[in-house]
Amino acid sequence: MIKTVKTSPYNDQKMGTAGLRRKSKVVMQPNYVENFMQSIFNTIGSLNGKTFLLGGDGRFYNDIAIQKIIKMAAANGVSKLIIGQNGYVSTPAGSRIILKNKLNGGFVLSASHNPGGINGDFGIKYANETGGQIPSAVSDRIYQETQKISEYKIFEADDIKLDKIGRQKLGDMEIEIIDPLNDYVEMMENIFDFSALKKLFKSGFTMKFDAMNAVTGPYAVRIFEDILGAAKGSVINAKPLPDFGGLHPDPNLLYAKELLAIMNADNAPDFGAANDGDGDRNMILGKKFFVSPSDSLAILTDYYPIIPAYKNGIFGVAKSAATSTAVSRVAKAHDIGYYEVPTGWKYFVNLMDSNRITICGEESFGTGSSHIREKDGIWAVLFWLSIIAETGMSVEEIALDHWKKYGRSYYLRYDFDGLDTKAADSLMADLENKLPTLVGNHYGEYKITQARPFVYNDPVDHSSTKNGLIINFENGSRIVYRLSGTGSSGATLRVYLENYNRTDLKEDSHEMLEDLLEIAMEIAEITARTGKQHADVIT
Ligand code: G16
Repeated sequence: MIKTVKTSPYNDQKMGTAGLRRKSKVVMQPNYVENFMQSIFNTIGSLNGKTFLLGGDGRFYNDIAIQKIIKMAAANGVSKLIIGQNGYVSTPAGSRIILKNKLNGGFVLSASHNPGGINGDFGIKYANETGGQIPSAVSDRIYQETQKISEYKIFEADDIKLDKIGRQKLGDMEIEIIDPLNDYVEMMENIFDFSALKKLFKSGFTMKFDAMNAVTGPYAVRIFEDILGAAKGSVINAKPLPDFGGLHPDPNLLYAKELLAIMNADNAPDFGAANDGDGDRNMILGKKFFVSPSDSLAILTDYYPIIPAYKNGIFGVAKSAATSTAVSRVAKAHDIGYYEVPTGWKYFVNLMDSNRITICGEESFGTGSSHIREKDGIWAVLFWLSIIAETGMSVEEIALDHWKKYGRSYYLRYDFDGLDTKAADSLMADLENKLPTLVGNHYGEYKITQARPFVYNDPVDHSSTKNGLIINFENGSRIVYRLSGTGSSGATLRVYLENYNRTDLKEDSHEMLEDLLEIAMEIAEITARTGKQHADVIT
């Protein structure tokens, strides 16, 4: 019943910032998923006695890929698979299941916030026993394996039914179908004060949570509506759909349009939030008010003492280098550890495992803590609700209060999409070469004091990673340049701008960053090299 199938390598199976992400049509090519999975299995080695989690965000091709992976796992000698009911599991719930059950790892089929459908993207995230995604050294080994793959093993059998909770077998492999919500809900109840949150909703507090027809709909309905008592209908786009109902499940001001319109209306609810395709990203909104993810990280960290799970103290906080420096001021005020890592949640894992940090976050709409080893969209929403319940302040008042205390880092990210990969690579290489010559240069009132590549030396595994280029100015402003590692075709140049201000707290971010944007465009010769006058997306 185990078939060995001859195959030949695809040359594009290198993982990016978070697993393998490609156009659905690329992944649908013959043996594409099989080659990738066999390369992972070959890299792991003996699979006897090993148990893995399997599930996805329900996007197009989830159902096909999951069956392939089940049959390949059985053929390769995996002892057990734990699978989310109907093949669904959010990325944070998956991390929890791996940690709670001490699994050897897991596979979440998702291209995260990228659009789904046959013309959209598909992806596979691979976590190891830490509950976090594998380090780059391991993904490099898997890539080497994809380049020499010549055959894969697959079990010949009918598709496995994934709708009923319970146990079954495929050959010698055990399959357990679980409801992934249970463990997740229990974990949230242990972190936050649910009775305080119930009181908040009982007092008439209103919210809208946009699940964007992606995986968090059922989690959000159960937690916010069924348990905490938010009004029915507080969760919108709650049903996971293979094409996300045509939505681009990226929780930002550009794509969460329905939620934005609700929150900008005169009768807006008190609080708004959205999650992405696989439930690890979040956006937080107040009435006609947007909280930048960098500020969200700083504010959550500042309020850690009010959360039951953190009230006895936290080890520290970390952010990606591209994220604004807002949280660094909070870390200093609370006298806790502070770290900056390359972009990619996997870089937080060692810091959490070695008790160096408890909370971490990124500009790319991700916040989380060491309760799991992935960012966690619903956790962030519950944290914000807890702050509101404790302080009685609105989202806007909380942000303003924070800026009064710490000053404000005006911050925006400018994405230049669909670039020719070679042009983007040479822009970055040439810019890196000229960085040393920039120090001391003046651009109006902006004087460059430092210009360097960001290099991270992991204090635990001592690996060294270079990611992005940072220019610092005398007035505390920063420009960070890097290429995205989550696109499915071409290249995206990300330019992150930050302007710190102690006194002008209620200005428009775009205006506050206008001059810096011009400087950033000029220094990297963006228009000349890419033909782009403006960024395609600003978040
Ligand atoms: C992933 C990573 C994040 C990273 C983001 C953007 O998120 O887990 O750590 O910040 O990609 O990466 P890039 O700037 O390279 O595109 P997700 O939610 O897409 O899995």
